[in-house]
Amino acid sequence: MVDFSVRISRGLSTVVVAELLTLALMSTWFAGTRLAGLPFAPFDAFDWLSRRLPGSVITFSIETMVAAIRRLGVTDTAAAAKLTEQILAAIVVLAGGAVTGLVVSRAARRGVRVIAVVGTLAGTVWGVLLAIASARMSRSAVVSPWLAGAWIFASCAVWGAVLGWSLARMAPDGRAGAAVARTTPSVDRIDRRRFIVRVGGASAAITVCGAVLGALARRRPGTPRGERWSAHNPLPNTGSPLTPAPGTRPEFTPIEDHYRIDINTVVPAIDGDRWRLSIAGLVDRPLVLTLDELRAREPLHQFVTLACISNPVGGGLIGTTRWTGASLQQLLPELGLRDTATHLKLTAADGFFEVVALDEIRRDARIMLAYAWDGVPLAPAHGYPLRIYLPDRYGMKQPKWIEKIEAIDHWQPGFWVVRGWDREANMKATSVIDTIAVDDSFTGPNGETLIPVGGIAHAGARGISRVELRVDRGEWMTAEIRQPLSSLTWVVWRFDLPLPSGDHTLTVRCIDGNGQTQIETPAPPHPSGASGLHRKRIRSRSA
Ligand SMILES: Nc1nc2c(c(=O)[nH]1)N[C@H]1C(S)=C(S)[C@@H](COP(=O)(O)O)O[C@H]1N2
Ligand SMILES: [Mo]
Repeated sequence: MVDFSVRISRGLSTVVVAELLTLALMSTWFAGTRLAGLPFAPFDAFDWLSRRLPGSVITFSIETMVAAIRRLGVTDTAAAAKLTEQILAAIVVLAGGAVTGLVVSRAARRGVRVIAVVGTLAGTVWGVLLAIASARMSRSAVVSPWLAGAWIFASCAVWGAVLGWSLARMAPDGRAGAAVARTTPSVDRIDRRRFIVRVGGASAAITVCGAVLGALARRRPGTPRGERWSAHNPLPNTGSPLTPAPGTRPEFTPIEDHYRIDINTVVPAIDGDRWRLSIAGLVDRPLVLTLDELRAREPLHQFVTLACISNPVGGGLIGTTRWTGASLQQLLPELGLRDTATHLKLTAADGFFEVVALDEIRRDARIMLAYAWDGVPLAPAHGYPLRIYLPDRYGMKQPKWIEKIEAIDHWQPGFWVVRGWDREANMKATSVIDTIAVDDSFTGPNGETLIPVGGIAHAGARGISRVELRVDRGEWMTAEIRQPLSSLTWVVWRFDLPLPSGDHTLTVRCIDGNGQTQIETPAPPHPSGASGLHRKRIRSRSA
């Protein structure tokens, strides 16, 4: 009985000490990242791990996460998803610390000195693994890979040594100690408690210092500087007579509000001055281009709506801005492409990749290598210095942070295609009710009360020819459409609705530029993008 309780409390105290020390380690890493650009190992390890998990596991995790975030009512899905990943990464590291502590404490049977040695050993093993993972990802650090590796290795080794020493200190000393512990467990427990408090105090002090230092240093890959195009220029459709219903999302998404989705817990830090785009493979004239050389080419400006294939119906993973880049079609003749070349493979700094058919590029002059959004260089999170734009495709086909383009002689599945997502990833038509502006209702020409209802509709590069709204199971009624920013963007629609009192459900649907009605059958995002109709309930006040 007594022995049992001692063992439980020893297991618990082992975990407590291991977690306190692991928190101190993570806090030290955090400060190192913010102060000196050293790598933050938990995020690198998490990203390394997630690249290696099977596509089905990843897809399931992402969908569960997005669904949970939406159920919690969080509006910025993309930001919440990133935060969730970061918290998960920290939890994984804390779990690793606890397990290591328990494993190390088992060495207690073989004596105190052994614990200290095993602890140090465990720390160095973790150090090697994390240093390798971090080097493979090599993106959270801005220092040299050798310094980054040495930092992770050394910090893990110190952590392991302190853990081993602490657990040794807490263990009853050898056989004699075990005998004492068995006869007088309370003495053992009191001593251990005092020691835990001391270790805990020291770890907590380190944790707090690291967190405070890191927070003060706050090195953020912020939004790009420079004058926004939209600050000085009217949007191309300012003349459109339709005013959006109050509460409709902005037609032109401010770049800091644009959703962000990618496979990185930490934004790849790329030095634009040293960055080069290499174009090689089946070409007679391989090219190496600087950012300035790309900017010097004839620029293409296009208003674009980008959406993620993981965007649920009515979700926030969609945005519209003005993209600037160089036409890829115009670049082709300079390469001396061999006859055997059929595709271009684009590889990004984070290991992400996709393949584009040369036929598609030859057909579509709108495909571009983009370096600016809203007149300023791409934000680091959105692909600085270079990303591709492919009309009509979901974001998963469009690498950010491009470093290398290779001409190849066959099609290859890209990063998400390998992991079970659609090969083509053509954007599906979608329409959304953003607002039922009950508070802005007004009196119509016949004295009836009208409620402005509005939102967006988008069908890739096919455009939108009509948007329709219905009340409950009633007739479809045609909404008014605002002239879009371009043929590649969403349209804003509006319907001023005379509504009888009581509870009702509004449903919207759209018809694309080819006359195709959007798919009404509900489907989840995986594997080809969500479909189904967006609805909103309204409880109107009786007159
Ligand atoms: N290098 C790289 N490019 C990438 C991704 C990525 O993980 N790595 N994610 C893609 C996906 S799934 C989407 S939806 C878009 C999102 O672009 P945004 O974050 O600028 O909105 O980037 C695409 N390009
Ligand atoms: Mo995506």
